[in-house]
Amino acid sequence: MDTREAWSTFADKLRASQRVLCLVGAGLSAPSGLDTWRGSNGLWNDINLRDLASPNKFFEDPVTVWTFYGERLVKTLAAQPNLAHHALAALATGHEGWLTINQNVDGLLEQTEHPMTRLLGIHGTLRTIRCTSCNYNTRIESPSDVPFLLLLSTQLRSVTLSDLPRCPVCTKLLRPGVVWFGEMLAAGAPDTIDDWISQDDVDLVIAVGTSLEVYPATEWVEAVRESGASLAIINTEKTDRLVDELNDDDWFFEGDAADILPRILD
Ligand code: BV8
Ligand code: ZN
Repeated sequence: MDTREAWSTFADKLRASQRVLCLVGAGLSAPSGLDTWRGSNGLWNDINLRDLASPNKFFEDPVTVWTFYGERLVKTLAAQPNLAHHALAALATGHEGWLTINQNVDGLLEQTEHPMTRLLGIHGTLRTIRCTSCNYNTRIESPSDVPFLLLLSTQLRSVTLSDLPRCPVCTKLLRPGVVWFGEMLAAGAPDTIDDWISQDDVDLVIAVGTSLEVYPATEWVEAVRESGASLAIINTEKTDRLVDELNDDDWFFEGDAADILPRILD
């Protein structure tokens, strides 16, 4: 299928679809300057990201894990939604039967006009930190909200255990408000998604900026595919893993989501 024909058949499918499921990942925020998981070869200071994003690593070495998350949070707080975020919000706004599953924890899509009732964050958020022991949690708007973040952003000296944020209620360590590997997804999200999917057939599933390697997010894509949904992938990298997901009449739009999503909107 040549590109012009792909665009036209996809536009027809999108127009004809009653229900659209959209799974987005780290690639959606790459144009905002935020790192993806694969982009850095899955490493940070030679540590495997998936090891860092785990409760075990946090309790074994909280300084390293907090330094990783603190650096990401400082970058995220300075980042802005990009054209892909805004185009996705407009697509969702114009489509009653649209649900976006957001794997990202940067809060950027939530800053757009995307209808909140059709947007589900399943992996938590960097912008909240919470107690490892009691129910205390707090929203972070700026690095100055947390002395540890300020220290990290000034890089005056390396951080030590005594610099890590602690709960003002029970003095235990605070942690990033994200869902780590081995942890349950954000409360309520799985049931909400399962209910939405079971209401009626999904006509089209769109995977934007995700390597489709993390579960159970990817399981929802697989489930709607089994019940007949067409698939469109928007990704800068046409990996075998992603191509294997496609049937002959599906779509792979190779390129930057910040270029492709606005064009779909046109
Ligand atoms: C759980 C928060 C169970 C932290 C994240 C089967 C079923 C259930 C679980 C599992 C299962 N098999 C394995 C598991 C375990 C595990 C898992 O999925 N492991 C993987 C490694 C195989 N899953 C879990 O542990 C989940 N929990 O299932 O709990 C349970 C049950 C009972 C009791 C207890 C537990 C929890 C998973 C959540 C992990 N947390 N994030 C943080 O952010 O630090 S996931 C993390 O990975 C991020 O959210 C990120 O989004 C995601 C990485 O995936 P992508 O978003 O796809 O990012 P990636 O970099 O890989 O890809 C980016 C893509 O964009 C690339 O393809 C690139 O080419 C493209 N791109 C780049 N730039 C652009 C672009 N595309 C377009 N435009 C661009 N400009
Ligand atoms: Zn506490």
